[in-house]
Amino acid sequence: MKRSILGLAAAAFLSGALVGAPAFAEGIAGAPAPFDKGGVKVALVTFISAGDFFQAYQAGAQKQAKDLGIDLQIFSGRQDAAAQREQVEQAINLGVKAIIIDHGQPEALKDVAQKALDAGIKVVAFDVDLGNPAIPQVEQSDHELAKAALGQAIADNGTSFNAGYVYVAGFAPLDRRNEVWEETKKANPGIAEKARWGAVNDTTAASVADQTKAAFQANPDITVVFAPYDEFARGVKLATDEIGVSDKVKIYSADVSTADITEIAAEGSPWVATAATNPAVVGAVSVRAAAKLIAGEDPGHNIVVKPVLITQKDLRDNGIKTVEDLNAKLPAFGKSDAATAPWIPAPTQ
Ligand code: SR1
Repeated sequence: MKRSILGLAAAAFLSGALVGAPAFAEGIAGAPAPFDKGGVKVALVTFISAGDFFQAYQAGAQKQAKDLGIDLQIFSGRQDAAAQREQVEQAINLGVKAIIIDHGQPEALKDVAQKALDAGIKVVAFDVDLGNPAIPQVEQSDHELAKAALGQAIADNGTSFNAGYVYVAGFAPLDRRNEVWEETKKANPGIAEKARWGAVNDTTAASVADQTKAAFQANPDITVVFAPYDEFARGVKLATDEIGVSDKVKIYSADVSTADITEIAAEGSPWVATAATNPAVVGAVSVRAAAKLIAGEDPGHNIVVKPVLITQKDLRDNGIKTVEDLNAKLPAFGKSDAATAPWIPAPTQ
């Protein structure tokens, strides 16, 4: 069944080409080939597709693609490494000009990514290290992001506290954030990691909420939780609200969405800070990097979108309620200069 649905998606993509796909047929005057003619096919192959971050990332990619006359086919992952690998192979067979690989397990992807390159297809990786000098890496400066969130945790709580830590190994951004967590504990021996938990699945927040309840039952003295993925933070908050300890705990996270802003700014919320990029901007940057490669330009190998620190106090004091409000208040959050070119239109908001 899964195969036949994917087959239908591929057929729809091809038939779009046959009937002319008018939305993508226009070229950009003065742009290098093939963007001067339009209708450039690119695939975005995801590993995780659920959750605010990934939906906003895809929406940003789709907007930038439209502005570039790119026909972007999104393959939705369900944390299934074999399916993602198969989708990369499907994209190769569709004759796309570039493939953007969003998260995933390097060992399942390295050879199919090389197969794409061998077929003359450009490849860009977001948050998955394919260890290939021909594949640019897009990331959010995860070290900086974790340093900002943990710096705020120390500013608020001092250098001695009992911590809970939410982590799942094997995801490049979480592994990079983990390096900073380990360094921070080493530099501050008063920070005691009392418990560690985590899950990444179709219902990450709910799974993390269940784990958090168990962790707090065993360790009622935890006062700070470092949860560097917004689905983790949402799960921790769900649990602390439910077991009635939100007034004794502070949560520090990564990522932001309009729903997260509501949770953070809510009266009595334990979620007090997050360090984040605008995921729609990261999606746009990934598409621009692919476009530059297709046009024969070098987008750079490490393409970094810088995060900003967002505190509960900032949100409340400035009446920020949505990601659009953040874009307006923090220009560094709402756009990025990464992988730009004079012929690439700025993404429409
Ligand atoms: C499971 S990895 C989740 C992270 O990927 C992106 O880098 C987001 O920032 C999110 O925190």
